[in-house]
Parts: sequence; C-alpha cells; structure tokens
Amino acid sequence: FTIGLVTTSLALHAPSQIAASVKKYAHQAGYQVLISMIDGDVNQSIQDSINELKSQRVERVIINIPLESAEAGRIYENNRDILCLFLDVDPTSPVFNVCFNPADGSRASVEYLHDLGHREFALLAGPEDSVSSRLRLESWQETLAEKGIQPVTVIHGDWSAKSGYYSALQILRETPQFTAMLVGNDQMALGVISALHQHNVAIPQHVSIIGYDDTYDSAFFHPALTTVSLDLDLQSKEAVEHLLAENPETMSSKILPAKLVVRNSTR
Ligand code: IPT
Repeated sequence: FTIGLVTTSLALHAPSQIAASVKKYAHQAGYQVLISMIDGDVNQSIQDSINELKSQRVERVIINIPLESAEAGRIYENNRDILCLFLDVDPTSPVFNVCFNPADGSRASVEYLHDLGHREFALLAGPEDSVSSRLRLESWQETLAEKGIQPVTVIHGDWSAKSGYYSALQILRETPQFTAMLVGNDQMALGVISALHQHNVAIPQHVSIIGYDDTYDSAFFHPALTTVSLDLDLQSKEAVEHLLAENPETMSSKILPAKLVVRNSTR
C-alpha cells in the first residue's frame, strides 16, 4: 500500500521534519510514501501532483502546502475519489485536517515578553501567501492590541535564514527602537541572531527574540532559542493515523496545541 505526500519545499526544516516523520509512521503501519514536492506556482501544481499520485494508484494523500480555506475546499471538491488530509490550513476550515492552534503559542509569546516589561515589538512574519504565517501574525497583533501596543514595525520574510538576516538589517536601519522581536519561524530567527551579533546587539541583553517551530536545531542556536514548540512528529503521527483509519469518513479533524519553550534568547 502507498500513501502520497504533497509537500512544500523540503529545503525548509519544518516540512522536511514532517516528511521524515510521515515516512516513519507510514512504514510502521506497512505503507510506502510517495513524495511530490512543489516549489513555485502552487495552484496548478497541486492538482498535477495529485493526478500523478492517482496514476500510481495512491488513494490517500497528505497535503502539506499552505492553503486558504477556499483553495483547500476546491482541491477537496475536485478530488472526491481519493482522501485528502491537510496539514497547513486554518484549523477551523471544513476540510479534513490535522493542524496546530495558531493562537495559543503566539499569544503566550506576547504575554511572556509583556510580563518581562517589553513594550517595543518588531514583528517579522513569514510570507504573505502562507495561511499559517498570516494566522500567527494576526494573533500577535491581536494580543498586542489588547494591551494597547502598536508594533514598531511589521515585515515579512520567506521562512529562510537569509530572509531573516536581511529583514533584521532592514529593521535595524529603519526602526531600531525595539526591545523584542517576534519571528514567524526558527530559520528566520537564526538569520536575525546572526545579523544582530554582527551589529553588536546583544541577545537577550539588548533585544529578546522568540521564534516558532522548535525544530531539532533550535536548542543549539547561540543563544539557545526561546520559541513556540510545534510537535511536528506528533502532527505527522496523527495525520498518518487519521488517514489510515478504518472509516475515514467519520474521522474528524484535529487541532494540536503549540506551547512556548523558554530558553536563553529572552529576558
Ligand atoms: C510551517 C513552519 O512553521 C514554517 O517554519 C515553514 O517551514 C512552513 O511550515 C513552510 O510552509 S509548519 C506547517 C505545518 C504549518
């Protein structure tokens, strides 16, 4: 038996960790995994990938591509002959999904920094076309607004360390009056740390940083990164289990919690 995984770029840490875990749990259940990676024009290529998997007799597919609910619904409608489970949609979307709560960890990050006395926040979100990036950003902004705080700046990277590096340089140049930075993922946070070190901005003495993901490397950044931990291995396990359930039609979606892990990049 074979299940399919349609995934966004495996050059990114989180999706590659998910792919490794999906393989592991599928193998344990006696299934092979066919992986189709999409990097570029998402809308056409997802259907191409699904068609390719169908031609190899794959009937159950995990989709780890950021999709707004309407797009995900369209993919579901156009592929009623197979079972699609989504990993990167709004968890309240009606499509079958296993996703993280986008609000709990984001809210906890703001609360934690606010309790430490921070009032000047720079926000470095992920790409504008990613639903998870958008939901994390909205939750940061909502929590800050409840405290009467307007962020010093909001900018978008592309999830890569390189974009984190250049975004941090831009923020230092244009709006240097921040004491805390919320970053949409750990890879961008890695680039931010590098840029701040180069400009002799001490972390956490001058600036506190919180990332998002807690991928395997994040505890070994310098300083060890405070971040919102997503249990990607658990997400993959739940996804494989749900997808292979006896009667998947009766299976409901599942929302997984995300929690703040405090290390040395905040104070
Ligand atoms: C999400 C990661 O948090 C982010 O770092 C980036 O890798 C992104 O995936 C790529 O799409 S995790 C996803 C399951 C919401």
